[in-house]
Amino acid sequence: MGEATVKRAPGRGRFITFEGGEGSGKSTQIKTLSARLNGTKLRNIVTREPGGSPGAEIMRHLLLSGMGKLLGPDAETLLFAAARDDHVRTVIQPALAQGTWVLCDRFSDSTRAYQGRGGQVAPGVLNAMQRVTIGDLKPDLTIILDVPVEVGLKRAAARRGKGAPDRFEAEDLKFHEDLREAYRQIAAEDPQRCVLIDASADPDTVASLVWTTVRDRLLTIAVSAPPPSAPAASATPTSATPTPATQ
Ligand code: Z5A
Repeated sequence: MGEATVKRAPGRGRFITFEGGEGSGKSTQIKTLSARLNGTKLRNIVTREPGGSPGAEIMRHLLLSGMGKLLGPDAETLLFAAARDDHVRTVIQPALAQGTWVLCDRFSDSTRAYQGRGGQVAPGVLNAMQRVTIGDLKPDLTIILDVPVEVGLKRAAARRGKGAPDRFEAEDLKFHEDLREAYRQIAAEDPQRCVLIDASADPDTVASLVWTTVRDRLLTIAVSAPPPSAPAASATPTSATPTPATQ
């Protein structure tokens, strides 16, 4: 694979978020994308929410234990916001400022989908919290992995084995159907930033779709120049935009 250059404002890193319901394959795809970016020599980190920083990981523990549910929707949303605030300030912003790409497993769209679903938490409250926690930080690209609810839950259950479902996995089918719809709506409302990808195929097929999306939206891949002694007839272009697929 050739070396990659970044479309627009090359100094700053790019911020890519992965979203989707249970078992949609976010963690699987984020690892594959990170490895592919490493192959193009683009420095990147993989992080997640809730969590991603020492303070936010403590809050993650509380949130997934079901503590938030006891407190009620607004307070649970505040806990997610507090975790995000720490994560953004101590991990995401510094990495982007250094030119590192940040690949984040869930971000603010998770709050919109999970806590905002069906008007549980009012949009005004969500907007106010978002202003405080992330300000004008917006992902350059959000990949929403879309799978039928039954498929996602089956994958999540297979991975869990005999362990107990967490606070969100334990919700009923309607919860997960509403969630899927909420994500589809987010994708439809912000097509500049969001791409909805059918994630029901095998992991390699989904990874190809993810890579094509990232490449087309954010990268210009420079194909290596031929060695000086190479005959002119076989010369390779030094850059190609758009590029042929490099899977
Ligand atoms: N939450 C919230 O409510 N509000 C917020 O603001 C935020 C989060 C930030 C965090 O859970 C929970 O917090 C989350 C929402 C809520 N709800 N839950 N539960 P988490 O971090 O513990 O888990 P998750 O983010 O929900 O991940 P996940 O759905 O459990 O998994 P995934 O990352 O999407 O999938 P995976 O781990 O890559 O794959 C799952 C299994 O399927 C695994 O065995 C894979 O090998 C397999 N897999 C993956 N891809 C495929 C394909 N394509 N085919 C077949 N099998 C596959």
